[in-house]
Amino acid sequence: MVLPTILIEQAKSVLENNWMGYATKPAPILYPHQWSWDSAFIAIAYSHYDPPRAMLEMRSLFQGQWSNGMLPHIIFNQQARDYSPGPEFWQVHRSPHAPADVLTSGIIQPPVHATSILHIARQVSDKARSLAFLREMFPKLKAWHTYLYRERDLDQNGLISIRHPWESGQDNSPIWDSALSRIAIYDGMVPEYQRVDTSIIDVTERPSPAEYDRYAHLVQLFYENDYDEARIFQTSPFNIQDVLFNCLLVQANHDLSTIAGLLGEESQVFDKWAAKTAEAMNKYLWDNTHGIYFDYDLISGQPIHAHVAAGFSPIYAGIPSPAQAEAILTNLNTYGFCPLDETCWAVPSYSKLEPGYSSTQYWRGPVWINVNWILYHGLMRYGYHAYAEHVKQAIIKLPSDFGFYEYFDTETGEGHGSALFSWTAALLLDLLLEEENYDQFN
Ligand code: 9WN
Repeated sequence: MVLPTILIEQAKSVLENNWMGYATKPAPILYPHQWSWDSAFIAIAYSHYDPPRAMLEMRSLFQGQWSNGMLPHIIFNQQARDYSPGPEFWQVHRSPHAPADVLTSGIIQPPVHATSILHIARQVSDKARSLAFLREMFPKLKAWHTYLYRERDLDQNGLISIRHPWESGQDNSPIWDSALSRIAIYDGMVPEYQRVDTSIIDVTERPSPAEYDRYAHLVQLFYENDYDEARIFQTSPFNIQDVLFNCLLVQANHDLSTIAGLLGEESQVFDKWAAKTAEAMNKYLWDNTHGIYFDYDLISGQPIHAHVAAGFSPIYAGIPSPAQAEAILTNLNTYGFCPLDETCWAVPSYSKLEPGYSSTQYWRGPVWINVNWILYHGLMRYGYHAYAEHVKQAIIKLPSDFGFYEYFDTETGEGHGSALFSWTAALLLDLLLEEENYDQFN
């Protein structure tokens, strides 16, 4: 195990290596642009040791915000041409809302931004500068959350739905299998695209060609409908209320409410959104038999019984009752996730007991640091300190022993996917530096 002081320096140099001068790419070769939830996690790390850079990271991201409030999942770096699908694939100029001078994708990612921005503001020692930053970002965050509740809360019950697997941040999770398999692909249904990822990473670990065809098909459906949300939802075969997305939104609403309070702005609307989404999650997504939250497929009208680690994430936002949290803990400990013993490298993304589990295939089993960071905070929140410490030590040990990889083999701990992955370094830094937190608002 590497000494914490050395590990901190190594993690900082990963971020430095991926810094593009205005924002941080997720990985050196595989992901050469700015990604939305990656940047939010990365800025949390910068907040501890370089708040100006943290602020710039988030400002750069919001440069790509659409006029309807949508915050796109990729802001393309015009200098980097090697990622596919690139900007031309998305055809976002068909939307009246896309910015004219910034190249973006046309989908979203989980809303961790208010959380990240509040973190940053708490680390800026000059209170006036901190408040000025919040004042600048508040209308953008408000527009982003307003977009989600206006355009994506189709049942008007507080549950936001996603219209593409990439919007979840968990691209090829088994959660999407049933919905994607309903999409029959015929000639002309898939626009031309090229893949770069499979020439960089072992092809068996990346999403399959069948999955990619469906990802591309959905994007074609979006631009053919000019990114008009109402038209898309009338025709789209993919429309899912996702646990992780909604849980992160609940916490982001709490944080946006705190930001509004600090600025003397009306905060009630954000509290109401947080409560509404949390209640709906408990009512519609909680599965009492299995002690886990399941996604809900709005097209089939059925819950999706995929036992993924993200199904426990609502503890992060304080959504479950103590009894529900107890059931979650039991399930984490017993159902192929992370028993409190030396066999657990950290919580796998998908239960080892489920069909199709793989210890190395992307979101179908490997350990991801961001999911473990979310669960660590949830376990702390409910007072499960020993368990939280177990997960925290795993988050530190994996990069320390195997490097700052994108994801880790659940069985051996070995790193997979891209090396020098930014959020692995960032969230490790957050855990190692959090004791030194400066907070001038408390
Ligand atoms: C598609 C950048 C992103 C992450 C996602 C992760 C992966 C992209 C891809 O990489 O998705 O957006 O090309 O596979 O699944 O969570 O934000 O790190």
